[in-house]
Amino acid sequence: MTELKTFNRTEIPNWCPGCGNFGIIAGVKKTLAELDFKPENTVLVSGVGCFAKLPYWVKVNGFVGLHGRSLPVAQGIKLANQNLNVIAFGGDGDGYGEGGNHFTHACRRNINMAYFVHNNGVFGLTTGQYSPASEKGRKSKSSPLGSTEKPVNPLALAISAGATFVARTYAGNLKEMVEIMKKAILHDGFAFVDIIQPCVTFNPQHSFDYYNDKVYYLDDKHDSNNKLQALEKALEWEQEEKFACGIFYQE
Ligand SMILES: Cc1ncc(C[n+]2csc(CCOP(=O)(O)OP(=O)(O)O)c2C)c(N)n1
Ligand SMILES: [Mg+2]
Repeated sequence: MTELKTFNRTEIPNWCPGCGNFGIIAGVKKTLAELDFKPENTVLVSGVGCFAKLPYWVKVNGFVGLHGRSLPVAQGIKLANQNLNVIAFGGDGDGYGEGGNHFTHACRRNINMAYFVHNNGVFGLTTGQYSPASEKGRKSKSSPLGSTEKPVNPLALAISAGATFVARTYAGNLKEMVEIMKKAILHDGFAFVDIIQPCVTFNPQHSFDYYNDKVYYLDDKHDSNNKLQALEKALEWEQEEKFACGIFYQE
């Protein structure tokens, strides 16, 4: 196993104290170490947002692209050198809003790489506008009377767009997150993981306490090889304020 400290940089992340991104970066480093990846063979690609700074602080190759554009860059890197371990990162604004089109096509294109979306339900870096993942009614500086839009359902979208691995995990559960990240990276094809990430500054109502109460885990009753059951499970979320975590679909 590669030692975890291999991936540490000396600089300290400047995310807000208590940000869910600290859990995600810890999960990424642990995953890379447990998969025995070498820094020289690993590339992390991001777009724009608080989440997008993650490659700054992991000692591997990194590329910070334009807003919503991590997927085209990551797909290009993978096509140019298929021996590289390529992981793309998105934010809920970045990946489901600005980059929504790339998301749909990356799912059906099924290139062998992983895509992790830090879903904090808000445009964080630009200080708290409602995002495509914000719930209906969210009051924010760009929706002072409450958002009138239904949120995107990223898991249902990915399954119907043709992704061959679709999962949700939670930044507050490192152990489960690392298991999902490892499986996503080892999956032969496009693996998408929506990561629930509290933003303590601009979406404080969705705190770790809130999610600790609402998150639950898929068990053996869920057949992740059954696409219709996976889609039903993903659509269930629209009816209940609960967050199922685990592998929804894989083929
Ligand atoms: C094309 C484009 N539109 C808008 C912006 C401004 N912008 C920069 S970061 C950001 C919000 C990012 O939100 P999200 O992707 O959810 O990431 P977070 O900061 O929440 O981690 C926006 C709108 C930009 N840089 N480029
Ligand atoms: Mg966000």
